Amino acid sequence: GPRQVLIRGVRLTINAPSTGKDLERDLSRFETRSDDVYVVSFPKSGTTWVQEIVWQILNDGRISEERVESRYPFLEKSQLFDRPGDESDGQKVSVTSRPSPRLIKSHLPYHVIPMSKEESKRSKYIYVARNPKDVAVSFYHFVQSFDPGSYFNGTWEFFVKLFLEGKNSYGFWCDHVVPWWKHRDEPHVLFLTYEGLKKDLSGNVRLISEFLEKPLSDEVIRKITHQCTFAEMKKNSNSYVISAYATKPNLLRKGQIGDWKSLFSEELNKQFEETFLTKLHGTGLHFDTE
Ligand code: PPS
Repeated sequence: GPRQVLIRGVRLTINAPSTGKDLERDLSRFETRSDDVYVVSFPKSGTTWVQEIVWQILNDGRISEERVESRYPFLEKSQLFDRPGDESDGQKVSVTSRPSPRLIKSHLPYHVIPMSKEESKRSKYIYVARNPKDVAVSFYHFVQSFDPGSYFNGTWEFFVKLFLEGKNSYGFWCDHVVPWWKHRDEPHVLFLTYEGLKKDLSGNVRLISEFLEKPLSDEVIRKITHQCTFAEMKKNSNSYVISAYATKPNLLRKGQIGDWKSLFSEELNKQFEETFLTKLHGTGLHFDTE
């Protein structure tokens, strides 16, 4: 089951195949490639959405029949290296054995994610952030979608108390988002927001295609923009599931800005403003929470 691990000073709760020490060691010997594309986020911030956009950009607007989770290994929950014996039955499953270009999903913080110091080996990292109020609501519904008792079956009040204390899988929300934001101008990092994607999807599709050095015609940009709206992705909802936890699709729910209002009291709103949003003052990062 999930366990707490301390990696490079960052405390995470990870349901990984290896223990904390192994994971730290594996991550440090994991070799990134210059053509890897990482889609990174604090959970429930629009990861799947960006994963789909990136996939379609790299595939000229084609929609895949494969689930998003098989197109994108989930870095910290995957086997990173082949084990002895894996080869004998032709079953190479590790991230290392994947052919290039690899697409990888991760929720790891900036200081934990594998990133080559050598310019020539440095991969591309697309980070997506979402306002913490909607993240909390989305996260709560997500954990409710698992088998009762397998992950979390407490109340919203209890869930959100832990969230405010940073006691959830990937720690305190600000500690995740702000370091990535500070590195946003590095050439191998693209920082996006969920709210920005909602506001101008086609502009963001173009931005991502330029970042990936995969120029597309206006027509293909239009096509991808249409295919990556919430309603269109929902038509394919069987592709969007994390099967290790849930048996039914659970990565597309409402797809809106401002759903926090459905669960927040005035008091809780104040707590979120104080705990998270005022901490962004001076960073230049701003969320339109509606
Ligand atoms: S995970 O488990 O961390 O990978 O989840 P993640 O994909 O980051 O977040 C899931 C939320 O993103 C919403 N989503 C979308 N919103 C708008 N448009 C599109 N196309 C889209 N695709 C996914 C999804 O509905 C979850 O948010 P909520 O608020 O729960 O609906």
